[in-house]
This record gives sequence, structure tokens and C-alpha cells, in this order.
Amino acid sequence: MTTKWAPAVCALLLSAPAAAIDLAGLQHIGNVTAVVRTDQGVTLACAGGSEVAIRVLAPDLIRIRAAFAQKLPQRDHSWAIEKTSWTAPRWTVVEEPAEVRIATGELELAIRRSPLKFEFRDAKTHWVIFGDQQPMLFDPKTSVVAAAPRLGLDEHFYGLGEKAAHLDKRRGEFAMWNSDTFGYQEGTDPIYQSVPFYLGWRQGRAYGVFFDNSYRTRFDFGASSQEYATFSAEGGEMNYYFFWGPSMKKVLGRYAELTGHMPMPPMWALGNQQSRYSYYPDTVAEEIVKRYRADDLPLDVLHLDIHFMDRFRVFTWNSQRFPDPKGFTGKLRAMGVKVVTIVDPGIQAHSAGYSVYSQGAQQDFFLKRKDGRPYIARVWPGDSVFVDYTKDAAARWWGDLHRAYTDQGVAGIWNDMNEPSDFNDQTGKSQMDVVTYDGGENSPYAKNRNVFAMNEARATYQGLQRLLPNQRPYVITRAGYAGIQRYATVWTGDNRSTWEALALSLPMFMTLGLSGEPFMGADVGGFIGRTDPEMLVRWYEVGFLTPFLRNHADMSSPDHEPWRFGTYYEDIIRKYLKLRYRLLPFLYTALEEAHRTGVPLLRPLLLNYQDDENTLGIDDEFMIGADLLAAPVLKPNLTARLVYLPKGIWFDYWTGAKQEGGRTIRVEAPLETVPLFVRGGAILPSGPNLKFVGDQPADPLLRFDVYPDAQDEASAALYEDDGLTEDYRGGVFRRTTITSRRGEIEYRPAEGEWRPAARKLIFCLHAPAVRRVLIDGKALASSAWSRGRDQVTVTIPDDHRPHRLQLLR
Ligand code: MIG
Repeated sequence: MTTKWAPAVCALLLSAPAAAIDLAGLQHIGNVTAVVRTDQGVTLACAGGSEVAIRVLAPDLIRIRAAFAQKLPQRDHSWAIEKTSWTAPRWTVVEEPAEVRIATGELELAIRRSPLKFEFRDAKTHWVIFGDQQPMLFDPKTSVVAAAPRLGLDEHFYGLGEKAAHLDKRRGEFAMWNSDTFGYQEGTDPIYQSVPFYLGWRQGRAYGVFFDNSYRTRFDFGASSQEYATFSAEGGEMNYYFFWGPSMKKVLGRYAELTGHMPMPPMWALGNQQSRYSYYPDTVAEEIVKRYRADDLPLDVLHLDIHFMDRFRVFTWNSQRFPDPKGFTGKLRAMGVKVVTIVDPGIQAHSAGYSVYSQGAQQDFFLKRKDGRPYIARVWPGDSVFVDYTKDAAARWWGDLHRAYTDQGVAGIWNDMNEPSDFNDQTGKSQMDVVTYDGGENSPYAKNRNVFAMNEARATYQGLQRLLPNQRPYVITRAGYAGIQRYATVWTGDNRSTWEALALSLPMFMTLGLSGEPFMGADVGGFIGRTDPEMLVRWYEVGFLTPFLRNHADMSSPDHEPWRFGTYYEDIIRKYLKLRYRLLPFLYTALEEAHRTGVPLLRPLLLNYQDDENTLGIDDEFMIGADLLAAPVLKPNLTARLVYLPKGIWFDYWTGAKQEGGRTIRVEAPLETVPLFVRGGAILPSGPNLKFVGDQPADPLLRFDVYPDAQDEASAALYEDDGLTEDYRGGVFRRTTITSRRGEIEYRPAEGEWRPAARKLIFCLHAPAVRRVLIDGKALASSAWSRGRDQVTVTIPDDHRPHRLQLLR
């Protein structure tokens, strides 16, 4: 019953390439007939009755909104947008016969009147960043809208959220239509999520375009024309935001401001997680956790997949399989493990005595077709209905239903099947008459399918906020739309246990990170099929650095928990899981940066080295933050690989050996070793071995490994907080800066009110001939420091005060 439908669906999707849009059939918007200044821009009236509103939101952000052959509608609402009111920056407008120019301190927009074309330029140099190759287009019959910017010969494209494609999207063609794509492979498009945001890169400079239109959209970056790119939608407005960098990080920051920052998840969300379809009964689930503990493998979360429910009815427990849910979650918690339960959107319909259905039906919370009949889908419980999450009361009701789980000690919620998947029809064609309330607009399915999952995740997140006050909600989702980062972690759905799927996951992660979704991961070991031990190990050598780290397998897949292939492989996996936990101070700092700045923790090299053309298409290496570079092995039977290192000094993480960057080197990579490099100039923070996040180690410590650059300097900023509550928003965190300069280390717990428990601080510096160590100007007892062959290690208690260490030769 589980996957029989899937191969057929999958074949269908794989064989259907995203149909390119044919501009020849469309009309161009008319010439400008009038320009009216508004307090945040100008509004253009165009021949043929079209209207265009141009709004200056920030010095590097301008919004274009157009309605064709009609005036712009009154309602201006998007589920993606977090920030709706902007204080206009200083801007000017100049009206000339041929063009109107709007300028901020950073960005200039030239609006040609006839034909109406936009050109975005750098305000200071007038360098053309992006410009229409032809006026905006529309089709009055089909409601298609389109834009066609010029395509540069040296232009590269990134982003678009969850795409089963290479990092660089140049020459590619993509659609957005949330789809349940079991077993997707490179080229399957669309898949689960829709994030119509992309970055363009030319000559080292980056811009962003967020085409905020939730209809089925299409992007063509040179697949069908050598002269222009297109973005188009099957309805709605031509509504896009143009971001000017030139730094990619700046664009991502502005995008996060517009669509919302990822809130800090609980720190245990960075912990190791284990799942399968499905662990039951409770005793089996408990055995899994006990095995983790017995084998000294760290673990934070166990996931319960659909069989934990009573007949797949959401918000129930199967009382045979889990007779005492609270006792069960309590036992796991005592071992340091939290339980996450799956919640699908499908609610079993017409079921006598199932209160979730009857309450929702009574209050008119379910999606209906235009003629008033309920929309009945077919998912696990059989005939099912979906909630219209755009109704506030329905969303609130849904959120509150999670009491059935939180009261039993469940710590987080996993939202699956929310494209929404419907076994009757995965394409959505037969649901086109489904209507969504949507603020009274009664929006068609064509508009709201792509935002269904985000609204479900929002309702879930807000429910958890109410049910578990002052705890950071933890929600995982499969589908989503731009803005989903405000509510949920994403995982990349039903991947396969193949080397190709492992390799594909890297550009997918990097692309999600470049699309405002920093917290992501894939099923470790692959979901579908049989993984082999070598593949599983290599998968962990990627997974131990992905934000979301979860081993998961399909119902019919052989088991692939870390111990399933014997101790030789398990030992290697343990090594990486332990390293993951020791690196938590580093990962958590990078996570907080993503939360605060929109710059993802898992990055393509390009994001850190935007001027380096060698990085434009690197799909098989990635970085964590600015300092750690990973070059995993993604094919079988390899014991070495080539690694590109950008300019600068790099240290082999395992051997400490120095490498000169700006070149490609060959690196040994036997099965137990993933090539890892630390950037010269970095200070890598780490902690003790842990069984789980919040574990109390016997010997608590915080360690700083100093990797000096060519000037013998290095620095870092460490972020810490309680990892659990919302108190960090009110200043209960600690930001520590550490700098190292020619043998002098300045340690400054500079900012915030958070106090860690007692621990020691360890500083490790590559400095051979040290003879004396001073702390705050006085000699440090020789028992507090030691000298290795080419390094010095200093240990002091953390007394929450700043210190200066001097290592004297
Ligand atoms: O297609 O709940 O992607 O992770 O184990 C089956 C059962 C529906 C799809 C999810 C997968 C999950 C499975 N679900």
C-alpha cells in the first residue's frame, strides 16, 4: 500500500520536462502614459489600462508590481512577506522625456517610457546590473505574466530553493509547483518546495530577484534563448523585488529581512536524529535508543513515523503500539532523547467518533471546492480532508490540536505530505476548483497550493509556541514556500540510496542556503532502496556537517542504522557523530549567524569567495560558516580526491599540515577520512564529547584552536545561549570574541547576560618555541600550560572575565 503508486507518479514527473514559456504568444505591456509620484516611488499608467507600482523599500531594494489591462488590486498580501512597512530611504526621481530615473544612494532604476523597460544600475558607477530585454508580458486569455531580463554571457544563477539540480542554474529551466516526488533524481522538476527567489552573478557582483507570485511559476536561465532569461507565472501579478548587492551576503540579509529570519531552533535540533518508517511498538523504539547508548553513539531525537497513530488518524496514538505515550517519551528523555512525531495534513473524513474530523467539519475549517462540496483527497487514512490554514480560527484550532502530543512529552513535529500529496492526483489538475479563504479573496487552488505547506507549518509552529511557552518550537517540513524558514526546518524528502543521490544532496543544500533556508538536511543513507556500508559511511561524512542530521529509511528498505554493517563501519560513523557534537559550539555560532544575518551556515565556496570564478560551479565541496571546508567523497572505491582551495592558507583538519590555496590539490581520503580544511585566520571553537545536547560531561570545557593566517593573525566570535528558550531575544546570550596576534591571545566575553556552567577554557596555538606564558601580564603557573612538538596548550578556568594570554619565546 505504501509505495505502489509512487513509481508511476515518478516516471510521469521524470518524463515531463518543465515546459518552456513561449513569449511569442504574449502581449507586451503598453507604453507609459502617466507618471504619478507617491511617497515611496512612482506609479505608472500604461496604454491599454495596465498599472505599475514602483516602490523604494531600502537603498538596495526596489519592488515592481504590475497588473495588466487593469488597475492594481486593492489587496496587497503575500504569505511570504514578513516585513510590510519600510521607512523609505532617501531617494530621488528625475523625469525626462525618454525616461524616468529613480535613485537611492546605491541603486538606480531607469524606466524607459516607450517601450516600457526597466534597467537597474549601480547608483555610483551606473554599471548596468539587470535590465529588461523586452517589456513585461502578459496573456489576457490565460492570465500568464512574464518578465524577460537580458541574459549576460558571463551571468550565473543560484537559488530557487529546493531544486534537484547543480549549484549553478545557468542554462537551466525550472518550475515551482509543490509536488510529492518519491525517488526524485537530478533533473526531476519541480519537487516539494517553491521558493521563487534567485541570485544572479556577473563579474563578481550579485543581485537578487524575488518573484513573489505563488501560482505555478517558471524560470528560464538561458535554456530557450541566448538573449534573455524569463520568469513567468500562470496567474496573479508581475510582482518582484529587486535586490542589489554587490555582495551575495548582503542580498541574503535583505531577503531575510523581507521574508523573515529563521528563529533560533532548540540546540538539540542540531543533535543526531534517528528515524525509520516506522519504529513501533514502543519497546522497539526504546531498543533503538538503548542500542545508541550501549554503542556510545550520540543521539538527541527519535522520530515516530505514521504507524504510531491509530489508523493513521492525526492527533491520535495507537494504543496497542504505544499504550503509555507519556511513560514512553519519559523513558527516552531519561536517556537524553526527545521524541518527534509525524503529523500529516490529511484528516480522515466521515469517520464516526473521530473528533478531529467532526470538530473541523462543524466549524467549516476544511478546504472545499467552488461548488461547496468538500475536497476529499486520498492519503494514508483513506478519504481525507485538509484544513484551510488561511482561516485564522482554523489555523489556531490546528495548532491547539498538538496538545495530544505535547501533553505526552513530544518535543517536536514533523510535517510530511504537505504539498499536499493526494494519491488521487499528484498533479493538482483535478483540484483546480478548490478554493482557499485567503483573507476573503477566496483564492483559487492555482494560487494557493504552493503556500499550503507554509501555512500548515505556521499553524503548527504557533500552536507549539502556545503549548510549550518560552520553548523554541521545532517543526520539520517537506514542502514550503518562500518564508518557510520562519517556521520550519526542511528535509529533502524521498531521496534514494544511491551515490548519485548523495552527490546531488550537496548542491541541493547549498542552493537551499542561498534561498533563505539555512536549516536543512537529507535522509542519511538514503530513503529508498538499499544502502551499502561504504555509502552509509560516506553519507555520514557529509551528514555530520549538515544542519539537520537524520538517518531515515523507507518501510521496505533494509535497516541502516549506524551499527547495521558491523563495528568496522560503525566505528567510523561514531567518529563523525562524536566530532559533530564536539563541533557544536562552532555549528551553533554559525547557526546564530544564519538566524541574525540570513547568511546560511552551510555554504557554497562562492558565497565566501564571490570574486573567485573557480568557485562558480563547485558542487562537490562546501563550507560551514567562513572557516571550515569539506570535500567529501561522493563515489565508491575512492581513497583520494581533488580539492579546490580558494586563495589563502589552509590547514588540514586531521594533520594540521599547511596548504597554500588558490589551487587544486590531491588529498588522501580513505574511508575513515573526509577531507576537511580550516581557513588560516580562523579560531575553531569546540566542546567536549557529548551523548546528547545538554548532557553534563565529566570534564566541561570550551576549546579554541588557533589557525593563523600569513600575518600570524586569527580571530573568531563565539555565540552561546541556553539553547532552549526564547530568552536570547531579550539579551540572554553570550558573544565572545577571541583574537590572536603573534602569540598574543585576547579573550573577551563581550556581550550579553548568559552565564555558562563552570568549565575550563583551553587555547591551542601553533607556536613552537614558547618558554613562558603570561596571563593578564603575570606569569601563568607551568601546570596550566603545556608544550607539544609544535603547539602550546593553555588551560584556565572560565571566570566570565576577559583575559590576555602572551606566549613568549
Ligand atoms: O510516501 O510517512 O517523505 O519520510 O517516512 C510515504 C511515511 C509518506 C514520505 C516521507 C517519508 C516518510 C513517509 N512519507
